[in-house]
Amino acid sequence: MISKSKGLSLLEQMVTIRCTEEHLLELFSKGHLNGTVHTCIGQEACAVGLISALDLEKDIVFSNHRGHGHYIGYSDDVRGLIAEIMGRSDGVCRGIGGSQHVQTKNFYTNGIQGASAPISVGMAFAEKISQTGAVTVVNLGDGTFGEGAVYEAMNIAALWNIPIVFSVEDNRYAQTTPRHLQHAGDLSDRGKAFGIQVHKVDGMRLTNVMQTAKIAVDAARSEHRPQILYMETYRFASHSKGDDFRDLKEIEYYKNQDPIKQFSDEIGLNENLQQVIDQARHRIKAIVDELIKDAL
Ligand SMILES: Cc1ncc(C[n+]2csc(CCOP(=O)(O)OP(=O)(O)O)c2C)c(N)n1
Ligand SMILES: [Mg+2]
Repeated sequence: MISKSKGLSLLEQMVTIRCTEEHLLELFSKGHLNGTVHTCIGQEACAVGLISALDLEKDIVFSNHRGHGHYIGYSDDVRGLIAEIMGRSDGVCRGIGGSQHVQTKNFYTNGIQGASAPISVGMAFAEKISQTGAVTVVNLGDGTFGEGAVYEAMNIAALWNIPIVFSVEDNRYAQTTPRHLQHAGDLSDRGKAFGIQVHKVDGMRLTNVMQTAKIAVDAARSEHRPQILYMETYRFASHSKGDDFRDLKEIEYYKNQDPIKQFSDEIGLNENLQQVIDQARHRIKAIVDELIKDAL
């Protein structure tokens, strides 16, 4: 059972991610950003639920092109992220990395689909032989799950008993290509051939993701075995900046499963939701206003 204060903190994290990304889309449309943006609006429960299962003192997170939610969940550094994507020298990577190449402490990202999988397995192997007890998590999309490097990484991780979680956010599309046009069979089954346990969960429900992510992370840590966390989710916004050919009825169907709304309903925080949203908007608007004023 989640306490009210814990529930509020989790809700704040999801709302902060959403508000930050809504601002990023607006900043992009006004030409204030450097490079591209991919938002995880609709997928916030995956980011917050996964991060909640980690020991942030030592565990490693390797995110991907859709990584703002993972980064904010890991660091709460909204200002550093926005400044980074504006290309400012006070961004988290001095404005050089941009949206897709953000690094702080044990948090990394890489915009090249699948490239992060072998790198993460190597990092997890280094932690294993150094006996730190750290778990490494690598975030992959459903489309990226079709990259050959991912299977080489899963093979070695299973063969060498490496404590890594392959965390898949299956949002049903890779850019504009629906899953069924690029993958044969059931994607969530693919780990089985390597003897990797798959933990499948409804990625629109934060409490479910938290529980399942914890089981997967704990198993990787205690059994020194790779795991797959497979979250079924949906992005509400376009792939990146307007490239969207999805059926409007389908988008509506998933918007009715909004993870923020579902979570506040589930743990009785409906009355607090608007206040949480207003506070997050106020906080992020102040950051954006200050950055834009300074930049202009
Ligand atoms: C090797 C490589 N090929 C192509 C791209 C361009 N690209 C960026 S995101 C993306 C789709 C990824 O789909 P998925 O893995 O499902 O993640 P999602 O965008 O849905 O979160 C593609 C093809 C890339 N970044 N790297
Ligand atoms: Mg996808």
